[in-house]
Amino acid sequence: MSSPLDILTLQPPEPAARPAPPFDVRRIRADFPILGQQVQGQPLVYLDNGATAQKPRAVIDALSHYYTDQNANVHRGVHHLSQIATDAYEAARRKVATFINAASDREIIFVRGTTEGINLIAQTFGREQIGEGDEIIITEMEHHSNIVPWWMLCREKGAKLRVIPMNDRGELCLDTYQTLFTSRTKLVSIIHISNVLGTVNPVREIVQIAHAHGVPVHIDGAQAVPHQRVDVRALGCEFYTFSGHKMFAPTGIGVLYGSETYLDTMPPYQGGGSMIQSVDFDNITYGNLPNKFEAGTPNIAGSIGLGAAIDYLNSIDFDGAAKYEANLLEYAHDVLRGVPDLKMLGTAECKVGVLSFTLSDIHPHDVGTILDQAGVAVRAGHHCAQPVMKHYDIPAATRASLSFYNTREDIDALVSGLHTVRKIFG
Ligand code: 7TS
Repeated sequence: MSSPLDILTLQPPEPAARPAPPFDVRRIRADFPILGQQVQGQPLVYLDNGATAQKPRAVIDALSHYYTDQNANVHRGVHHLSQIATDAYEAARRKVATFINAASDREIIFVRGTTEGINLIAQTFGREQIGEGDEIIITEMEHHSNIVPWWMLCREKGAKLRVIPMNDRGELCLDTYQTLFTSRTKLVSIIHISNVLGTVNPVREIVQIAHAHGVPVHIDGAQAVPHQRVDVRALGCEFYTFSGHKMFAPTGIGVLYGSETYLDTMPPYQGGGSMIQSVDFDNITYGNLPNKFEAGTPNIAGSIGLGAAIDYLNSIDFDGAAKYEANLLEYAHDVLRGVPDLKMLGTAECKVGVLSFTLSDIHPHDVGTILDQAGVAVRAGHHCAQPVMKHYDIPAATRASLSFYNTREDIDALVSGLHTVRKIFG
């Protein structure tokens, strides 16, 4: 039965989805104002998408619209603006749920990003379920954010990390993975797509193997959601985390997906306003999902921006974009092969647009600085994946990471910049 308040908060029906026009990179680039910029007097060639992606006009406009016309706190006001802000915030949650095919929007917890999502799991599920002598399986190719929270938990509890090794192409050794399970295995936490190697891990198979041992799985999807469609129910994982800023949304917003069965039984992460049902000095009861995990005023604008990024991805030919990117990656591999003394890290059979490499013994920071003079933005360093650097016995690498708005001209500018680097270092 609907109450008068329900009627006040009713949403207009979503417009029927129109088929997206076929992918056209020139048209797509026009959606991203920053790409028209000059850097060091040269057109910007942005190849640092693994660190953060650029934002389409639609996302920038959604933020501006929120602050210009809708700003209020959520879940606490009966006044007009508060209702509008709450509706927009919850609409964003529903968009996320649909985007990753969650069973319910109660399974979508807004967090700051992948890092906070993983820390939330470690500090709630982990602290409650993992004890002395227990084991957590991760991989050799994890980003530090899927190592350090587990390492800290292990230190506190006397538990152990077990690590799935990878081969030199950057592919996980699944045979070894199968042998790592013991009666003490409590969680498998794996990276979906490597931020250094671009490897797309066979996460569905990894989940199935874990489930055969009765072990739940968390997948770090930070590098996956910008490149391919993710369906958490098809994957079957219990937890999935990702960051908005890598998928064309603002910084400071991300998602923890958790299956309702798990989230329901987990204790809260932080205490404060909005996450309770009742507070008395003798007794506190917690709110329902998802509020239980969202203490305090959330990142309202960020969530709305994330919703706008999802709308944007739904409005373009995302599958066409993925195909275009795959083609661009192939081109990049081909032309980079022609740069003398360039050694590519990560040549997995199944990979997306990440190109990490060393160039002779020239320090990646020098490579990055010289490329910047040509307007080419890449990342240089250990990429928050020191175990990967250790695998290849290098301190650092240069990384070009692609998005669907990059072009062959961008890759050509990278290659030409690398020839300049070689000339300078003779
Ligand atoms: N997991 C993966 C696979 C990542 O690539 C990153 C960030 C994170 C987790 C953490 O995401 P955050 O949004 O919480 O910071 N990766 C990178 C990168 O490759 N370059 O800069 C950040």
